[in-house]
Order: sequence, then structure tokens, then C-alpha cells
Amino acid sequence: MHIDLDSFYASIEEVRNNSIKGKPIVICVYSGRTQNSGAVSTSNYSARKLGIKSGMPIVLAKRIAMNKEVVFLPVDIEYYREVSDRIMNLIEEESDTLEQVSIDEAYIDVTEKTNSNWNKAIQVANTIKQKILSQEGLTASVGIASNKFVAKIASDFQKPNGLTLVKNEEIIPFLENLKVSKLHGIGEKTARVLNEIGIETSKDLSKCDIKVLEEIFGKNKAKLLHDKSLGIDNSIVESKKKKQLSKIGTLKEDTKDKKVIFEKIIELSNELNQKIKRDNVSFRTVSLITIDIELKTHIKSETISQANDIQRAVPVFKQLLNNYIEKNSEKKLRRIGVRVSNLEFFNSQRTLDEF
Ligand code: TTP
Ligand code: MG
Repeated sequence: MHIDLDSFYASIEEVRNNSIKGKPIVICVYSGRTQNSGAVSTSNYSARKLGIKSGMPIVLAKRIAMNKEVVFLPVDIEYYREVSDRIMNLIEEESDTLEQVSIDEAYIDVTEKTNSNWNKAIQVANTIKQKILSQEGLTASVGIASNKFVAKIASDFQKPNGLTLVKNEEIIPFLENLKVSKLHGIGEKTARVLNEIGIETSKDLSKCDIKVLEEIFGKNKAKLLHDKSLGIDNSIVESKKKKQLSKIGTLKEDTKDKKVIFEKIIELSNELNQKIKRDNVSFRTVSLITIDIELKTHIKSETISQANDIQRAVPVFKQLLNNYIEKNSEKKLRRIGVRVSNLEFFNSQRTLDEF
């Protein structure tokens, strides 16, 4: 199964702020050079209808939005990561193995859980969609197939809030009419070369003599392309280890009072310590995450000797907070976070599955 959240950052903002619900929303990465320099990170589906899309310059998006009620917001990546972590955990609970591939997408293997039964797989997909909706207020699109490549294309097929099952005998007709650029893993450049020799669709690609492809792309890539056109993919769903553990929370009120902020750090550290013990990890890097009232995120880190209890990190958090406040005395903080990284897992049996 491939699961991908719908207009992820924009939908999260919609959930957290009721007053913008239903409006076109554009999430921006401001470069800071001029007021509107930077690019659109993502937009919700109602902004997409206006033509505002990922990667577009903010200036252009604002021009399109002129005289319309469009909401522009800066990215708040730490918050999106928190939501992502919770979602990945709940998906993992419903699967044999989870492989997270980005902040909002994952492959899961449900072969054992469903006993290879398609109807059961649909039930699992619906359970996951339902849980994400009831716990986070978000919709996801799911693709189900017997391999990752086809599942990935299937999840994109009926976005948003889609569920697409492609049984083995349906793979060829499902892929047949897709443009080669829609086949996951075929980039713009390769698609252009294929177009130049008259290959537009997956069907064209499957009919092309492999020798012709080998001449242009070499043996390995030719085989890969040919496999894709037929929906063949033998890669497995592989769980990956977490790179970091963190806890972030909102301060009771915006403040620059060191004592109040440090109390919150202690509270978050205690929660983080539970994760450290649960995952049985040690860490070598300690970071303090500060998010100010303008939602600007700063992350400062220190490397220490290997430790497996948060008590070792607390004085470092204190020092990092002091440094931050010294340099940024004028700005109040809204949120604060603690993180440990450079992890080493000790119980190898658990680490294979633990995320
Ligand atoms: P996507 O899953 O590609 O996009 P999306 O979730 O916003 O929309 P869709 O419904 O089509 O899945 O990416 C996930 C998040 O990654 C997205 O919400 C914002 C971020 N992102 C960028 O910052 N820049 C980009 O160019 C893209 C494509 C995504
Ligand atoms: Mg998405």
C-alpha cells in the first residue's frame, strides 16, 4: 500500500485554524530577500483550482490571488513533523512493516495481516483513512497493489481522499494509457528523450524493442524502464530507523521569560526520555528548537559524548536557551522543542521494526 496525505501542509493549517477552513490556502517558503521572494511549498485543492501550485514563485501566486480571498502562510515545518510522526505511528499500528519515504507518504506491507486478500486490504486502507481523519482531521489517498511501484501510482490516481486498488490482472490496463512522465521514477529528462523517439505512453514503452532502449539508456536503465511499463517491481517495503527523537510543545503564553521556558523544556525532556527508553537508544547530539511569535524556527545543536538518559542533555538545553535569549532578547517565543539525534539503537531485534 502507498499512503500519501492530501495537500499536507495546507490541510494541517486548515485544521489548526478554523477561520481559514474552506478558503484557498498557500504555504510559502520565504527566502527573506524581499518581502515576497521565495516559492510556494504547497497549496490546498481550492488554491490549486486557481492555478497556484508547488514550486511557483510567491510573487506569481500573489498575482493570481489578487482580489481573491486567498490565505498565505509561512511553513511551520516542526509542527508538520509532529503531526507526521503521529500519523506514521498510527499507520504503523495497522501494518506488518512501514517504510516512511517523506514527511507525508509511506509504503506499508500488509501481506501477512490481510493474508493476501484484496478485500481485507481495502478494509485496512479504510481503517487507516478513518483514523487519520478522526484523530488529525486530515484526508489521505491510498493505492493498493502487489508492488510498491504500482501502489504509488494508484495512490495518486484519485486524489484527494482516494482509494485505488489495482489487482494483478488490472496492472497492464491501468498503466497502459498513462504518460511515461507519470510512471514513478521516470524524470522529466528521460520522459523527453522517450517522447523524442515517439514513446508517449506506458503502452508505447512496453512495445518498444528493448535493444532500442539499451542503445540510448544502457542495459540497466533500459531494463528498469521496460519493467516499469509492465508494472514490474520487486523492491521490498523496508522499515528505516528513525534519525532523531523530539518533543515540541506550545508555551502557555508567548514569552521570553527564561524560567517559564525552561520549565517547559523540563516537561518536554521528561516526555522525550520516555521515547528514549522505549526505543532503547543512545544519542550524541542535543538540539534546542525555538519557534518565535512570527513562527520562525531556530535550531541550535551541541555534540556530547554518548548518552542514554535525558539528564545528560538538560544542562545543554539550558545553555542553548541562554545563548538564544542573549542573541534574540527582543522576540517572544511561542513554541519550544527538545531533540536528540545521532542515535544508536541497542536492541537490534526491536530496532528493525521500531520507527
Ligand atoms: P506532496 O505529497 O507532494 O504534496 P501535498 O501533500 O501538498 O499534495 P498532494 O495532495 O498532491 O499529495 O508533498 C508533501 C508536502 O511536502 C507538501 O504538503 C509540502 C511539501 N512540499 C514542498 O515543500 N515543496 C514541493 O515542491 C512539494 C512537491 C512538496
Ligand atoms: Mg501529499
